[in-house]
Amino acid sequence: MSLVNYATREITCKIVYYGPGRSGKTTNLQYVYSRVPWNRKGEMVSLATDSDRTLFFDFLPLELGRISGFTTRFQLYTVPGQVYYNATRKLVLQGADGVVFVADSQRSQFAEDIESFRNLQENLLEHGIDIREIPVVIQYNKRDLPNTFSVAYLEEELNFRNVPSFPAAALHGKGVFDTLRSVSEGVLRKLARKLNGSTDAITPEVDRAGKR
Ligand SMILES: Nc1nc2c(ncn2[C@@H]2O[C@H](COP(=O)(O)OP(=O)(O)OP(=O)(O)O)[C@@H](O)[C@H]2O)c(=O)[nH]1
Ligand SMILES: [Mg+2]
Repeated sequence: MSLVNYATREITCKIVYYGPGRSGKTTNLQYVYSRVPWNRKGEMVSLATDSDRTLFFDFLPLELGRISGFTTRFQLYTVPGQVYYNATRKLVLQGADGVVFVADSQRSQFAEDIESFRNLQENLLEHGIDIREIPVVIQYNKRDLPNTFSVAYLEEELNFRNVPSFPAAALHGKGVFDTLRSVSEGVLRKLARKLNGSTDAITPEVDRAGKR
């Protein structure tokens, strides 16, 4: 749930990167961390196993610039994708303002994508949130690998709500900031509607941060 502090003029939002095991969630955060200047980010915290699988979550605090006189802080989290960590996934999802669903484009991982998307809907519902009420962006990751399904096919199978979606190769930084920009815009737009009834699009400064 977004926190708006009028005294310090700060807005804090939580974005959760969700998706099946090894789809590239942690890789997204690592790339963001590597590209954002030091004065706009905090330490990235990763709680992982020896083999680099996320055990609890990754956490990356970012400052994405000022809008309407407010400093916007985004807290990026990843969940552990492995099926048996569902309790942790549900916990990390709590209070999310926006979700990035990182799908693995490889044909061999398609069933896991579908299962994980279903699991996302289920866990949101357990927190009393209908997936249609929260900004969601889909990232089709690993486009650099052979044996992937086409984006058009994945769109048809996964994106029945027609939410913003992006092809990506997070390992090479492709699509990472497009995805982050889109979800943060969605979150801020929703927040603006809640705060003052405005539907004006708000554009955070992800672009600038990503290019420095
Ligand atoms: N070729 C390729 N490899 C990728 C890409 N994105 C991630 N990977 C690799 O895929 C593996 C898993 O990536 P992670 O980011 O750890 O995946 P995760 O979604 O955080 O996995 P869990 O923590 O187990 O849920 C790593 O070896 C990454 O380097 C990509 O776009 N292309
Ligand atoms: Mg991970």
